Amino acid sequence: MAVINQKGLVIKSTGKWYIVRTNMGNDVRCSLAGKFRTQGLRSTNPIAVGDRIQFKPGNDAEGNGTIVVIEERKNHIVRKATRLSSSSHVLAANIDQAILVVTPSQPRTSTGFIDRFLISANAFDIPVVIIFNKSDLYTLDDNNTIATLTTLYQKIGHSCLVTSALTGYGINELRSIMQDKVSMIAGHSGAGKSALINAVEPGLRIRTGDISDANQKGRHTTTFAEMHPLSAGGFITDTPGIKEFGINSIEKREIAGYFPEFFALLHKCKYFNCSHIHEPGCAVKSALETGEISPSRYRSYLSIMNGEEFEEEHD
Ligand SMILES: Nc1nc2c(ncn2[C@@H]2O[C@H](COP(=O)(O)OP(=O)(O)OP(=O)(O)O)[C@@H](O)[C@H]2O)c(=O)[nH]1
Ligand SMILES: [Mg+2]
Ligand SMILES: [Zn+2]
Repeated sequence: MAVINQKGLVIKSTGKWYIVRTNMGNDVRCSLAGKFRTQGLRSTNPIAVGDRIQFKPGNDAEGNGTIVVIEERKNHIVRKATRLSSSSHVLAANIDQAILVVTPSQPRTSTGFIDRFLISANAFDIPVVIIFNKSDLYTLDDNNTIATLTTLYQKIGHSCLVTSALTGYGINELRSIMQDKVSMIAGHSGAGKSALINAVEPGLRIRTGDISDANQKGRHTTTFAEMHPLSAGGFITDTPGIKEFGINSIEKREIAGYFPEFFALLHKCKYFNCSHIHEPGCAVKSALETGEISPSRYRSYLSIMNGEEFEEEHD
């Protein structure tokens, strides 16, 4: 008798094994059918958390299954596999929104990092909510920086929220942002991604790590992406901390299109294909001079256009 494929959702992936939640609500450990390995193309992982798949239930003692079909993705988000590699690693698939966790210190998150993340999400049509976490540690300077960034990013369409996983500040709002949606949470190691998920959903008890005294960075406590169901409805995917975002799959001439405030001015530039770098009569550069466009956004743009590798200057 032929074995019938079962459908499921990949909720955890270790690279070798996938934990698949079936439509019946039970979890099955699956490996990948051999033919998938060659289809990786430029991605180091053919299947990611959030993928809808079909598997053949196994008949070995453990009942491990084999993934045989991956269903078409609505979207996905990638990071660069390694610093010098041109291949990418899919962080999560089929997501409704990304939640970017930013901290002004311990560890520091720069606007360069934020902007690279936004472009990559924008390119895949994924809305991004920006969370400024660790508010209990903010100095007056930090408060000013966060206020400026909130104005800047709200203006270009991102909801912004200040939270503290430690004191619970902003957590009710974060819970309603996540309700009934499939969200993935991203940010540097130590920014408090797992701690925030625990604050929203205390029953989960995800492991969190401390910040190193020496360089104020996290210690990569979360090592694999994992999707957790929320009791209010929806899922949140916790991901390992990332240092940098590869946006190498995006063509240079497309980059400005992913800066919405630049794109909105393009029709006022003298040249229809203005790169906003050296052309006369550039509306973006004029807006930069009047302060309508933020210097930090323009700096991020130039850095990306120059093909600069990005890494946070932590230490
Ligand atoms: N003071 C303070 N500490 C926090 C807050 N949120 C998280 N932390 C602490 O920051 C440290 C790192 O938190 P994690 O949740 O492990 O960070 P993460 O972003 O999941 O890090 P990785 O899993 O390594 O990517 C832990 O010691 C947390 O207790 C906060 O709002 N305020
Ligand atoms: Mg974590
Ligand atoms: Zn221009």
